[in-house]
Amino acid sequence: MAPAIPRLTLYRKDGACSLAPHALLTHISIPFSAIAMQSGPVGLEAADGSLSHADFRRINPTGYVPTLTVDSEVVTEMPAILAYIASLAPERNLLGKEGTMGRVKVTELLAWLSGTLHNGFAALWRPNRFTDDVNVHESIRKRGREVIDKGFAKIEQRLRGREWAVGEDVTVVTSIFEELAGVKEAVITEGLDFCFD
Ligand SMILES: N[C@@H](CCC(=O)N[C@@H](CS)C(=O)NCC(=O)O)C(=O)O
Repeated sequence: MAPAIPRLTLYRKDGACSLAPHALLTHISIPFSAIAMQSGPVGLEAADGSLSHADFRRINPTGYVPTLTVDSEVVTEMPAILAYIASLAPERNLLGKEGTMGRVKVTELLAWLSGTLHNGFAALWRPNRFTDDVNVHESIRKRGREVIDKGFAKIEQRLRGREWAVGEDVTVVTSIFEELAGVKEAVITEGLDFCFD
């Protein structure tokens, strides 16, 4: 008997990093529900009014998207969410083939994207995440912008002469690279209501 398909709900926000798991779930054509979140006065809340920010914090205490619920389990943090989604379609090798350098490179890029580059975005748009001292916010923003510029250069170099970020097919990194390509101009003009509190 085929294993039961878990009930999946992705909490996501337009223009935010939750686009990556959203694209990946869509790519593997698995049934899931998506709850659109929006910025409210104290943090993310459901756009249709069905969840206040306090309700959302009861699901994910950090109050961040992406958040994925799998039946009664809550999965947070981008690498874990993407790894879980990849496990739903093992034949697609979305984390790279096990035991190959491709798997190592996907892991390396995921760690860099969520550990280094994501912090660059936080520094640029939400310097208050790092300090309440508004006098140094501008220099934190400047440092964030440098991290982002270097990050885009690294991504462009990675993609030079190859169709896929890693190996010969879609991996979990593909959806993040596509998402970033989509926000590049916004990063440069700083005109997008992207994310972060
Ligand atoms: N460490 C978390 C960070 C997630 C994160 O920072 N999410 C942003 C959106 S990109 C967020 O939800 N910000 C809260 C807000 O927009 O109010 C992860 O990797 O999943």
